[in-house]
Amino acid sequence: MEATVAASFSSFVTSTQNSSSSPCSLLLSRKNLGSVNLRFKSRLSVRSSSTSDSVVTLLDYGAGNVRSIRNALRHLGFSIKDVQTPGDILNADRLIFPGVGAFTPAMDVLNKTGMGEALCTYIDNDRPFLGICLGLQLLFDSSEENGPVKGLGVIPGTVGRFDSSAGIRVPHIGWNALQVGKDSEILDDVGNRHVYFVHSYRAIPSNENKDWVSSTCHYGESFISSIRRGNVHAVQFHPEKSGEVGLSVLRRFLDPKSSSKQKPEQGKASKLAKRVIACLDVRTNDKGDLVVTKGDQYDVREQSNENEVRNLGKPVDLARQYYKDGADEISFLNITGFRDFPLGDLPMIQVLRYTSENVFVPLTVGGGIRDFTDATGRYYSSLEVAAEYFRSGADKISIGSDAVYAAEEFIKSGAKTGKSSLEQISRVYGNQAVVVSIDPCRVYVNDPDDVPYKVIRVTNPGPNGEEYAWYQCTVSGGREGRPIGAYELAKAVEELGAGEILLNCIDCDGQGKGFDTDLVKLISDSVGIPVIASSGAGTPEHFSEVFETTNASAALAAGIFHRKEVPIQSVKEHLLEKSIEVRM
Ligand code: 1PR
Repeated sequence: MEATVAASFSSFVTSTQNSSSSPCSLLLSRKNLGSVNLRFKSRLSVRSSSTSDSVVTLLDYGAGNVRSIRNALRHLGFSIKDVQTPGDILNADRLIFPGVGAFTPAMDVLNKTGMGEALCTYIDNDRPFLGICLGLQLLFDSSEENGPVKGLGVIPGTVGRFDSSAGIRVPHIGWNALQVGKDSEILDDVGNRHVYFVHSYRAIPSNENKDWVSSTCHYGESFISSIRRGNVHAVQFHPEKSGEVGLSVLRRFLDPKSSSKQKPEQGKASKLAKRVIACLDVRTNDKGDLVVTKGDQYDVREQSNENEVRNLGKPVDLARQYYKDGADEISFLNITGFRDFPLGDLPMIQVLRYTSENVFVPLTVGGGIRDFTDATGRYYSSLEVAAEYFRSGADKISIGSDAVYAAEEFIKSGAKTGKSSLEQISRVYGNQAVVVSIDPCRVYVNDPDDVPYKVIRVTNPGPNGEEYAWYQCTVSGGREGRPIGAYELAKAVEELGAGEILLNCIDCDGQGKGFDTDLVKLISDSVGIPVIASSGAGTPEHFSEVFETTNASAALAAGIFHRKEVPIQSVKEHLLEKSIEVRM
């Protein structure tokens, strides 16, 4: 959300209006609704509904991943008409506004193109509208995101940032519960189930906006998770990423008479759930096929004579299976991306496209996100690589090696250059869309003063009885150790704009002996962004152990799921037995 989405808006910006002028005065003075409405209606008129029941109009201004909402709508049997002009908004039978990117550039586009005025007229006329995430926030008077910035002014209130001093991790990422207040209609099937949120800014319920609020959610404080007035709806969460529950929200909006398979009374959601993530390490095998593989301490080759790359299945098939099995998120790591050019690796892009067609939980993709010059001398920026991943269906991208170099540079110079892939991508797409994947290796020492890195006392002493260790970061898939520890890296990348940390551990990878809870505790206590514990899961008990002893927000596993040793549902049932809230 807190992005400065740039180039991608340009296709919409056809008006000659000055981009630096204040937002459309019509839109800003909506507290004086009477006169404003008159002026709107004199200039713009909404035609009555007549077209096909299966067409939905989508306002997509080209920032971030809207492939998911398109896929969800198609999955539900609807075809999509894209808004090209304000008239398309006024003529829509039902309009979805999946706001992505940041508040300021979104308002700039709405004002410059006349879309904002058309939206206000459409909403004033009580036409069927569904705003999603930023599409909810833009309806408010203003936002503090890179602001204050004026919004459409339809709903009283200011959108502000979550207060991390309240002890919560920002961004708010994950599956949370709704308190449904009044008849919201589209939330009728949600009941006590979790829905997926990813944002750093939120609107607060107040006396002034109470007639609009249809549900709230708790995260450090109570914030507005949905609004409804007549046919106008907006949700802060992402229905297109909230699995079957989210699809039922979309279905109820598109076809209010539809009945659902969901039984709302079954859910038990009460707060932000701990996430269980399935990870697919993907690479091309020696025959040239893209396969899901899995290493032992990052060695993905069989120990047989042929020394082949271990092949554990097809990426799209496995991802679909894990979605059905209840994975809260799916990560693809293109593990040879550090040496191959990811945009040359079109199969990986295809994998994302196919997967996002019917997997409706968040998808993360990593590997090879860096600046690159190909064999013909053409230069690609890391931003272009990330943009292609987002366009292909990724919700988050994950940066490994390049984030290590950026952190080293930042620590050395003490200054942000703004040029690293991490800084650029989080500036454009928001920090909630950028994960940093850390590949550390445990290094035992006898004395905490032996090295200039953060050293901790470890639970299990080293081979020579060493009681201390630091965690050395590596690059290029664990092949090269760097002069920086996991603690120093985590703090630096948080400063540089990472929204989440995927914390691997080479020593534990593929061993099935449990997560390195010393490491996970160290990092999750040191940063204010969510931390995903990774490497070493062998049993459901390993998941409860990491959640009970550390502040990890999510736990990720690969081998046990690929080898079908432990189903995702067993992990979740075990966590529930241990009173750890998960999405079921
Ligand atoms: O450096 O930006 O190109 O990113 C490369 C990415 O590929 C990094 O995220 C890095 O972690 C990953 N990677 C590179 N080489 C390997 C390898 O295994 N040889 N995989 C690799 C890392 C680690 C986990 C794994 C967990 C859980 N995989 O993601 O899935 O350890 O496994 P387990 O449950 O079986 O123990 P860049």
